[in-house]
Formats: sequence, C-alpha cells, structure tokens
Amino acid sequence: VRLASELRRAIDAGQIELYYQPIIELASDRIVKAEALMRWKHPELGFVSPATFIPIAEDTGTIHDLGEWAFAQVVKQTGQWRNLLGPDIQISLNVSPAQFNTGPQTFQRWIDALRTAGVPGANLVVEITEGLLMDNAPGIRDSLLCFRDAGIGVSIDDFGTGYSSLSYLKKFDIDVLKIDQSFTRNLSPDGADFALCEAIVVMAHKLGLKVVAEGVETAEQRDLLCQIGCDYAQGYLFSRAVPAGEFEALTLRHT
Ligand code: G
Ligand code: G
Ligand code: MN
Ligand code: NA
Repeated sequence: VRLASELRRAIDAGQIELYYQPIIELASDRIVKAEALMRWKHPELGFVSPATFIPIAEDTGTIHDLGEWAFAQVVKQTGQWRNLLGPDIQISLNVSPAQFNTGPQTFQRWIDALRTAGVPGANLVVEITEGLLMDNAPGIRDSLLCFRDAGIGVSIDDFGTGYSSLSYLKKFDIDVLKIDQSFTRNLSPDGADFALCEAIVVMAHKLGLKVVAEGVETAEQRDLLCQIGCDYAQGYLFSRAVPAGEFEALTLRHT
C-alpha cells in the first residue's frame, strides 16, 4: 500500500529514471539498439526493482502515467541520439498490456508526438509479451497496425516462455523475437537450449523476423549464438542497463 501511493508521486519527485541496456549486432559487433528499463531510486529503500514496482503500477493504474513518462523520455533521448550516435539507432520501450486497454488512441497520440519531435517511427521499438497477443480484443490488433503504419517496430519479449500458441506470428505484424534468458543461460553445443535457440532463429528468419538473444553473459554463449545466425545480443557480457550518459559514452567508444 505504501509503495503504491509513493509510486504515484515518484515520477514528479524525479525518483524514476530510465536506464539503457545496449543491444549488439552480432555480425558487426556494434551497439545498434538499446532497451530502456525503468529504475526507481526510493529515498529510504534505495533502489526498487521494476520487477517489484511494475506489477504494483499495473494493479493500481499508475502504469499509465509511468508509461507516458517513459515514452516522453525515450522520444527526447532518441531525438538527441539520432544526431549524436547516428540516425539508425533504435530504442526499445517495454509496454504493459494495461497500456493497450484504452485502444489505439494512446498510440495515435504517441505517433503525433514523434512527428512533432521529428523522430521517425523507425527509431522506436515497442516490446510486448506473448500474452498480450492471446487477448482477442480488437483494440490490440488496431494498436499494432497503428505501430506498423508509423514504422514503429514491434518486438516479442521473453519469447518462448508464455503459454501461447505460435499462431499469433502469422496473425500479427511482428518484427523481432527476443529469446528469453532462460534459454540463453545454459547454452552448450549439445544441449536442448541450443537446439531451441537454433529452431527459433530458423523459424524467425523464414518468417522475416529478426532475433535478439537476451541474458548473454559469456563469450561462449555469444559464439554459439553467432554460429546459429542470431542477429542481436543483449546481456551482461556487453553491459548492464546504464544511465543515458553512460550508454552514450559506451556507444561512442564501441563504434
Ligand atoms: O531490469 P530489469 O530488472 O531491468 O527489469 C525487470 C522487468 O521490468 C523487465 O523485464 C521489464 O519487463 C519490466 N520493465 C522495466 N522497465 C519497464 C518499463 O518502462 N515499462 C514496463 N511496462 N515494464 C518495464
Ligand atoms: O524486459 P525484460 O523482462 O526482458 O528485462 C530484462 C531483465 O533482465 C532486466 O531485469 C535486466 O536487468 C535483466 N538482464 C539483462 N541482461 C542480463 C544478463 O545478462 N543476465 C541476467 N541474469 N539478467 C539480465
Ligand atoms: Mn524487455
Ligand atoms: Na525479456
């Protein structure tokens, strides 16, 4: 209860910050994208994990304010990074299922805001989870069409861990699959997870999708992912999520 009411004020109090975790293109070894991840610096509790406060925000409705705040930050930041890091930089933003409840109007507003800021849709990727696509609400389909028309990428987070069927891959216009860290963690050349990763990459490429492997922590995991043609990797091997200034410095140094 206490966290819930404090979270409502945390945005205005400047306690929420967006960190950015680099996403590396495996073929070129370059930082070409980043995932924006929220951090809450609580005055007494210290750092509160989004794994704790996002579910609270979803239950209490604060997710709408948090989501709008994060989007606005990302637009501003992406506009600056287009100039500084290159016009092809892509920033991905996690969007909760609850943010789809209001239908495509929310995202139509986002598209207007991008246009006003002079940031092309192609610089933004929306990360959603498989569960959202199992919901047959027509608003979801319309929202995804809205993203597609604006050139905004759509990425499936935690791919392979949900209870969903694969049929949504042909029903919706998806651009990227993010292989969940639970598959990446124990990659070994003769293990089941390696076979699963390879199958995901083959399937994705046949469907015209790109693949990001999450939770890449070792050079061996990276090499195995390269071997099966995985497109991108994200994880502690490259960097944790870092403040915007650090991401900028890291990217300028790395490329
Ligand atoms: O970084 P990590 O502890 O950084 O994040 C935990 C989870 O919290 C992520 O997997 C992600 O699903 C969620 N999360 C982080 N930032 C955001 C955000 O801005 N919006 C939403 N909806 N979820 C987020
Ligand atoms: O959006 P998503 O639910 O996938 O958030 C990714 C989560 O995974 C975040 O909490 C992030 O901090 C965490 N993470 C990112 N890279 C690594 C990694 O290499 N190893 C581990 N164990 N966790 C990671
Ligand atoms: Mn994510
Ligand atoms: Na994930």
